Amino acid sequence: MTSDLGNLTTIEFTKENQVATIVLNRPDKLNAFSAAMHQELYWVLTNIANDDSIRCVLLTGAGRGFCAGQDLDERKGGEKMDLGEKLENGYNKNLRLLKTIHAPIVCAVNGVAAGAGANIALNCDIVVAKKSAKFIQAFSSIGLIPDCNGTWLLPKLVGLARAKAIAMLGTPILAEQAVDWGMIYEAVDDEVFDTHVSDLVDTLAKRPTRALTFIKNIFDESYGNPYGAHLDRERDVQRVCGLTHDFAEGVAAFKEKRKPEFKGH
Ligand code: T3D
Repeated sequence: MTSDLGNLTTIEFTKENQVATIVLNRPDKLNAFSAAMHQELYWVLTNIANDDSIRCVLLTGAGRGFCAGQDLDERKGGEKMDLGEKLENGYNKNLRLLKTIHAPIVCAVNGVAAGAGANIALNCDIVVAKKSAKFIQAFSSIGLIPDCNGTWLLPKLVGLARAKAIAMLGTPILAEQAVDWGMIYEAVDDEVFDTHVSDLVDTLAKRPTRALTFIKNIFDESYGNPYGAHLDRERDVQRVCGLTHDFAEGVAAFKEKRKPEFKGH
């Protein structure tokens, strides 16, 4: 199969003003992940990962939901199966690629995010949700564990006690509760959600992209680094930041009392 970004059927993909927008687009099924959607997302993420001009990525869903996780119509009821292979060639392949993207990734959760849909959102750098949206660790309701690195992310975001409970019970967590728990960044009134998200991605796309790339990566790295080694990492990364155009411009703009014009490098 070859990539043809002109012929996407399950995803909408646009690039404008250095912002790449990915819309999961199977609204009749609450944007549940089909095999075709995995493939198309892989093509789209590859395109973004190879495009240095992109300075912000927006991921959202079409219609009333964000994503209901795995398309269960692609799974036969009443049959056991090897899901390891499905995960490796679908969600995991895409998440590994997502992690290589240098630009900040905003997930705009426009409605229900269930199963893999919830955890794909949590893999993004900044998660904003409509107040009416909810997050459901739906996995255990069909005999599974949270995947898409949910078992890695959730305890770090909400703490072990809440992570275990919502994973075992499949309790729907409303957006405002998710903010209170530290699961996501913000919950926004439905009526102003689109404008709010658009302003957020425009703002991010104008900020010093190189530094933002380092920020997202070094926070992730921190979980595996000893204290002293992490200080060394900050020193080394700050050394590179100090050599960028955007650092020079940021300080100059501060001194000249004007708005900085960052170029992303
Ligand atoms: O298999 C593997 O590869 C392993 C990996 C697994 C990763 C996972 O994601 S496992 C978890 C899979 N997801 C779920 O179990 C969630 C199932 N969906 C729901 O529980 C509910 O639909 C929601 C709570 C998400 C939303 O409820 P509600 O009442 O707002 O909507 P609805 O009426 O249930 O759904 C609307 C339509 O979407 C409906 O179709 P219909 O009846 O109008 O023709 C429904 O069947 C369809 N839909 C929703 N989720 C899925 C789905 N169709 C296929 N797969 C789905 N996951």
